[in-house]
Amino acid sequence: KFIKSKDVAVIGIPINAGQPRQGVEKGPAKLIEFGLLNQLEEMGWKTHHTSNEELVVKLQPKHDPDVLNLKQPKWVSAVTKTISEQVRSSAIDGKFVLTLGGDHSLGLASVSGVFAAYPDACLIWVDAHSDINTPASSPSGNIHGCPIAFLTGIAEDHPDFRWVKPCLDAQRLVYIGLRDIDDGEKKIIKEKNIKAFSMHHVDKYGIGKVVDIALDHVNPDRNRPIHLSFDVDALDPSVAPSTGTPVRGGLTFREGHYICEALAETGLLVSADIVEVNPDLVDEMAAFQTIQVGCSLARCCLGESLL
Ligand code: EXY
Ligand code: MN
Ligand code: MN
Ligand code: MN
Repeated sequence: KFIKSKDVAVIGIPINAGQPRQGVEKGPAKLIEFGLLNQLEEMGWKTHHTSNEELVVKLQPKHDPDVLNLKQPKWVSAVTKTISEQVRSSAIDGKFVLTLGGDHSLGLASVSGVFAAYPDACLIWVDAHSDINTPASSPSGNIHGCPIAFLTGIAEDHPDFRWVKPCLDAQRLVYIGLRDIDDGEKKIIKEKNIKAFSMHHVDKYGIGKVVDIALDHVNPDRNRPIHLSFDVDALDPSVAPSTGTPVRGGLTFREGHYICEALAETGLLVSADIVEVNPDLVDEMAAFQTIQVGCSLARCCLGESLL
């Protein structure tokens, strides 16, 4: 009921500055090259694609030293701030917003944009990692491990990220797929009482129950818009090998797809991210497999499996 027409804004965010490995900036173009737009058109969606290739290059500052432990803060900030406006206006237009990454620092753009359009939204973060380090707690300084800390207002003041509004209430967030959390992150998740389903919970309850309980928590009356941020490293590395921070023991192919299908089925899903696809990693077969999975997750978000 939030998405009024079958229009989808497909927004590439070809950024790698939130982490150290080259290649993840090529993810969006590879997903498109594989045929994602045609696939969505065949499902009856009108696609509105923005690659942002030139924009991301143009926004790279000449000098981008670490600030308060964070690496390349000016580039990440400029890209995510600018693209959050694209996300916001597409969402206000009533379009479904599909962002393609790119490293997970782009969550700053997608979540800021979606929550500006839908302040009552909730967020489902599917990831091996919780991406909730603050500048001070981050062991790496890589900003893809930090977006949730800024979006919830937990992060310390940082000069480059003052534009990020603390739009996300910790109780409107739920994690699925966690299995590699830093000690500082564990402390934050406990303190803020954030609902988190690790792989242990997926094993224990099964994915069907996990999604039900997750929705009961963030969306008890099933009346809030939903944003899904899907990091492909939530999937087992045997399913999505070409990603920068793989962790074994992840979601199966079906568990990953089930999440997207179940959220599409609610009729409340307004936007989704497919992130951390790095076609330069492992080998060509692995990259092909990962891109293919990225496309099929995206299709499921847009209702492919619904009868
Ligand atoms: N927690 C670690 C860090 O902050 O450096 C690893 C973060 C990896 C983030 C990935 C993409 O989800
Ligand atoms: Mn992530
Ligand atoms: Mn991750
Ligand atoms: Mn770790």
